[in-house]
Parts: sequence; structure tokens; C-alpha cells
Amino acid sequence: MDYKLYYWDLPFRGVFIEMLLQDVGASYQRLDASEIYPDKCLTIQNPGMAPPYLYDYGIRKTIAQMPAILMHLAHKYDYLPKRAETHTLALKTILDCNDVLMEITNYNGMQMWEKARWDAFRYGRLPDWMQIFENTGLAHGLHDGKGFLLGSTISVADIATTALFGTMMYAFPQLENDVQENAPAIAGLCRRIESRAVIAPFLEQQRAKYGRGYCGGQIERSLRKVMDE
Ligand SMILES: N[C@@H](CCC(=O)N[C@@H](CS)C(=O)NCC(=O)O)C(=O)O
Repeated sequence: MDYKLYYWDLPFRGVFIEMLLQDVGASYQRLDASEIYPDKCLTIQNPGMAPPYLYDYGIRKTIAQMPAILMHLAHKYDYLPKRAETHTLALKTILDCNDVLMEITNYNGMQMWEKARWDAFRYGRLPDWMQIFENTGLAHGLHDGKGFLLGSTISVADIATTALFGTMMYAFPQLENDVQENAPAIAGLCRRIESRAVIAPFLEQQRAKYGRGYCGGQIERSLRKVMDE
């Protein structure tokens, strides 16, 4: 066993880590976040505020913060671009993904969505985010039918981008057109990454288990409500 992943029974931030673990062929056990959070989150080595947590048997330590966990794994399994600029852009892409997760959940559920504010986000910042990913891909040779976000080989940035938009489109089919219109090459990238040999059966199994569940809780209910209004 290589890792233990502590997260809730949801895709949201956990799917980023699981898709990477799957693609690199690492073995891991998934445990409920409540095993660490909140009672032990200050006393573990490398304390961290909130799930996800990844325990790495190799270093016998835990890492928190989804972007840090992805960087840790990407270094280890050579899923980072070589050039300094694209290496930095891989981190920037993961941070962009985490910002979108925060924004779509109204700052991790601090306040529930209401229709006017949701619409302003859906037709304002959300398409801007989509175009940021699209333009990054196009600048590095991504086409509708081929290529990767930061060049000719897969990197952690492709996994993160797909964990973001692929999961979003699956959980909220209403948003499929938004991605297709604002970021057609990204929509194609998501389809290609989601159909990779180990990722496809993993997602099939995960989606059988969680259905269209996304981030859970009251904030997911509020998101679904404003989207249907
Ligand atoms: N910036 C952290 C965010 C962690 C976070 O917000 N985790 C959520 C679940 S995705 C949670 O359980 N939060 C509980 C809390 O913050 O107390 C990361 O990227 O890992």
C-alpha cells in the first residue's frame, strides 16, 4: 500500500487526488475524513486545517491542501512539465482549479447561493475561468481532438482540469453547454482524460457510488436549487 486518502464520501476535492493516484498506478486506501478531522488535524505531522489529507507511507507523514497533495504526487511520478515556465503553470492551473471550487461553492459554503448572484457568477466569472483554461491549452498546442493543457505530454494539469470541469459537467449536466461554448478544447480534453484506461473504470465505479453528488451539504442543495430556478 502506498497511500491513505482521507476525504468525505464525495468527489469534490478528493477526485483530483484519486484521478492522479489512479493514473500513476499507485495503491491507496480511502478512509473517511472524520478519522483525522477535526480531532487529530492539529496533532498529525504536517498539521492541516481541513480534508483532504494524504498519508504517504514512503515518508510516513500526512500532507494536507489539495494543491500541495497534487504537487507532491506529481513530483514523485514525473507528472510535471520540465521547463520552468510550464512547471509553474502546472501549479497555477491547480490553484485556479481550487479557486473555481471555492467560488462555485460560494467560498466553501459560507453563504448559500441566491439566484441573482448565481446568475452573475454563471454568466460572468465562470465563463472567464473557462476561457482561462481554454487559452492556456490553445497556447500550448491543445486542439479539439488532441494534445494536453501544457504541451505534448500528460501532466498533473490535465488531471486537475478534468477533475474540475469533467466532474462539474457530470454533476451538473446543465453546465455542459457552458463548458462546450466557452472552452471547446477543454471539453474535448476532459472527454479524452476521462476515457483513459484506468480513469474510465475508476470514474464509472465512483459515479455508481456517488451518483451526481458534487460537494455535498447545504451548499450543494442551494446550488442545485438556483440552477433549476
Ligand atoms: N484549501 C483546502 C480546503 C479544504 C476544505 O475546504 N475542505 C472541505 C472539504 S472539500 C472541508 O471539509 N472543510 C471543513 C472545514 O474547513 O472546516 C484544500 O484545498 O484542501
